[in-house]
Amino acid sequence: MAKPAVHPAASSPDMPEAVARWVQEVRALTEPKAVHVCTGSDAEAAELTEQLVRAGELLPLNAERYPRCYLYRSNPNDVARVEHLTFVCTKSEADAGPNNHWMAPDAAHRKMDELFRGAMRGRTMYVVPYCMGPIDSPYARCGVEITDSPYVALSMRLMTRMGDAALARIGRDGVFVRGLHSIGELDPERRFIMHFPEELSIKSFGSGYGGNALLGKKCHALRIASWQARTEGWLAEHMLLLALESPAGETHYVAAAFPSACGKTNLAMLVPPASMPGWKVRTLGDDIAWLHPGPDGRLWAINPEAGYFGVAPGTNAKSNRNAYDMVRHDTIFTNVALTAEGDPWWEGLEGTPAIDWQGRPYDPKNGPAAHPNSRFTVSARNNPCYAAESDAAAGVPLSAIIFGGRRRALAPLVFEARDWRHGVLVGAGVASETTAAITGKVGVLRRDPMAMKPFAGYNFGDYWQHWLAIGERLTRPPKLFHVNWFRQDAGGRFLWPGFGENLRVLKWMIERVAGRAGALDTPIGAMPAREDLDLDGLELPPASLAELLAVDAPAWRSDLAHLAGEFDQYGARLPPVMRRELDEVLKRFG
Ligand code: GTP
Ligand code: SPV
Ligand code: MN
Repeated sequence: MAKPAVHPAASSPDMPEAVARWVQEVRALTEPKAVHVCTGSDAEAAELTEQLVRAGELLPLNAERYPRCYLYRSNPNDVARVEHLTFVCTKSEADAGPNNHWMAPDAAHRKMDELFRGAMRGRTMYVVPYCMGPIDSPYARCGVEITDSPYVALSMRLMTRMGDAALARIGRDGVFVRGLHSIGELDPERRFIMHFPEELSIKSFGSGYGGNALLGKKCHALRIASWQARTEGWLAEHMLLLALESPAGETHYVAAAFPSACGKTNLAMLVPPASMPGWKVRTLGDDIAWLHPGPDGRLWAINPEAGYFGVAPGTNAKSNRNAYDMVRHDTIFTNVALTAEGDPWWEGLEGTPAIDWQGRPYDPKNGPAAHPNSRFTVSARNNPCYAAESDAAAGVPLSAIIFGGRRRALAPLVFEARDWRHGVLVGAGVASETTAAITGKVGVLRRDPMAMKPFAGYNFGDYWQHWLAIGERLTRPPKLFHVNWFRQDAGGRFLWPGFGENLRVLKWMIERVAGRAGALDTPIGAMPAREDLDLDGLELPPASLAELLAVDAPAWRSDLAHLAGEFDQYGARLPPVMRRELDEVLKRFG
């Protein structure tokens, strides 16, 4: 093997010994032509961008209207997460649980090392140190991703605190998550995302798509971190994090877990309707939250990320003005369409597409112009409603946690769990119609407990037990709620206008927290009566509201029976409390 050229930093005395050793091991295995240790500097980002533009991998967009914005087209066979190729490789299969695909660690390492052997020949290997969470936060955790994709390195710079500061922190911590990634040949037959929680390591091969390739995100901050969190006494969750300020100046922090492409980014960036003056929403995070019981008995949250990898379709000046403005500069778009002027375009925007997401002249016969899972990658600093608290080392104390899913039927607009334990059952009962964020069929209803079905790095039975144990440690727990913005009428139209109008539901929640709002007691939990919701300025047919707030007893009984069946798979790992809470709801139905 020819000795590769090494970027000066690779031999810098600042590189922690453990990182240097691992880099050498990976280099010997993958045989890159060069090694580049990322510093995170502006000059480095400019260099990577220029290189990608020269190679035709990034396409500069209309520079006047979209300054420093680029289009990236991933391989058409590689446009979403691949759950069927994602594995949790614990020593014991039962620890991964029926909720994960499992492979024995030895077999998985052998398989992956075979794929990685010589995989970076002729390519540069990027060493990407990153920190998940504020760099000085005791709750933050670091990792190093080694990748042969400059697009991944550039995206990691937008999505995490990447570069020198992270490397310095790794030196202090002495611990880091090892994530090895190669785009390989983008052959779906040679594509695997493997997690080794007991070793704090990840091996991902054959995909360049976000959740499969940006290893700080789902692989580290959810699958590995959820495992770490269980051993250390905290929670790693698929949740947005927002600050809600009332006209009286009272601020509440709220986290919400919705499955992929079910409204987290939009709720986190909510623009209040004109009829609710004085209300403000600021964003702390749009996808992941790490939750820690604090010394004051409250639950404290940080967002481990520093950017958004958000769904493009549906984003427009009306649905989400903040997001629309946010992606007007310094943004990488993935798999969107183009207008004749070189603007990015997707369904839900005005104007007409000229070129589709695959680079072909747009023809409606080929389906949507933008891929339904097309995305934008952007620094959180671009967000017009960025919350300064995002950088607070201790995080923010939660008043409420919301669970929700995309369900055309059954689940009402909102209900409140009676207490933490009941709330854990409500979270475990989340179900949602599948979306384009995962490879496979769209619109199929499935259970997605706590919106973590694809992301919990261990057995859901143990996970629910851990949620219950966290609750025991909270003397001032957040209130737990469930919402559904996606109820449909017989004609398939949404019953609730959603987006900014969701503030009406948030308002009821924080007034519940403050003990000011009324509610009706129902078997599934507390629900607002019509007059408990602020509906001023909203034109909603009374019949729609009645349907949104109805509890259909027979349908709920059958849903709970289905949930009980799901619980059966967890056998002795299912906490008995879960079964008792479920029986309690059934009893209330009489
Ligand atoms: P991930 O990034 O995949 O985790 O998704 P997310 O949960 O952040 O979803 P996002 O906010 O990006 O929304 C996904 C899709 O749902 C977009 O097309 C939105 O326009 C649409 N959406 C979001 N909020 C609402 C809502 O309140 N009502 C309706 N009808 N659609 C919504
Ligand atoms: C999701 O699918 O939940 C996402 C996008 O947030 S990805 O990072 O690709 O997983
Ligand atoms: Mn997500």
